[in-house]
Amino acid sequence: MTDSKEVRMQTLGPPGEAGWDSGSWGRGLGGQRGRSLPRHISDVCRGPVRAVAHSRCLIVAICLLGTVSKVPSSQEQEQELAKQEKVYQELTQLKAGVDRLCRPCPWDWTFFQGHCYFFSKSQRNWHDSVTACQEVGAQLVVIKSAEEQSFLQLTTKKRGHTWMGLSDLNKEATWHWVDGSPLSLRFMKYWNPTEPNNLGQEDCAEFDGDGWNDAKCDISKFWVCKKSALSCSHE
Ligand SMILES: [Ca+2]
Ligand SMILES: [Ca+2]
Repeated sequence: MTDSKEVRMQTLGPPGEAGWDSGSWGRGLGGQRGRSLPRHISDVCRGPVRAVAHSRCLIVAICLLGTVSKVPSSQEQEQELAKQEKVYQELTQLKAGVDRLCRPCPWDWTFFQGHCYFFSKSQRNWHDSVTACQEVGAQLVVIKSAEEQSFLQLTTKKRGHTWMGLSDLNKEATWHWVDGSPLSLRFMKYWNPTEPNNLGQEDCAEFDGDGWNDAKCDISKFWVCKKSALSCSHE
């Protein structure tokens, strides 16, 4: 076999040409004219049972050409997929981190021992202060412990006269919190000296300096709302 014949056999030429003597080759691979195939593919195409051999040859040739032409792009696709997978994993981790972040209290509220406190910047009378706290899902502050009392007294002392959720509106000298509970005897020591004095009908309690005072309910003062803090546990 001469070099020129061997070259012709390995070339997808027009129908009838050596190595591609069925017209279907030229039509089936019309756009591939002149493209070379390896020697062993050519040999398959020249088998004795040509119809079968041509079918096998066509499949092998298409697969081979497809594989050869896609090798670089396939690698690029794998690299691109790897990049996308990495970005996806990073975003997933970032989202998990954000989900773990938790604020137990709304902005502008102060957290203290499992509760959130809102110290108003404006002033209202006692009844409007009760309403203001209800509107934000809270209550005009009801004091439950000595620690809480100390925290509130110190904070309000810096701000000025501040309403708390305590009054004797229903019965003079009988003090109740806005949650309906009576004022405990152990809290009586927090009244300022000579208070409560009900001077001119004072029925609402306020933080005043270092202790409590009864004052007229229609006077505008700051107020403190209290509500439970959100649990940040994800267990
Ligand atoms: Ca009173
Ligand atoms: Ca008073």
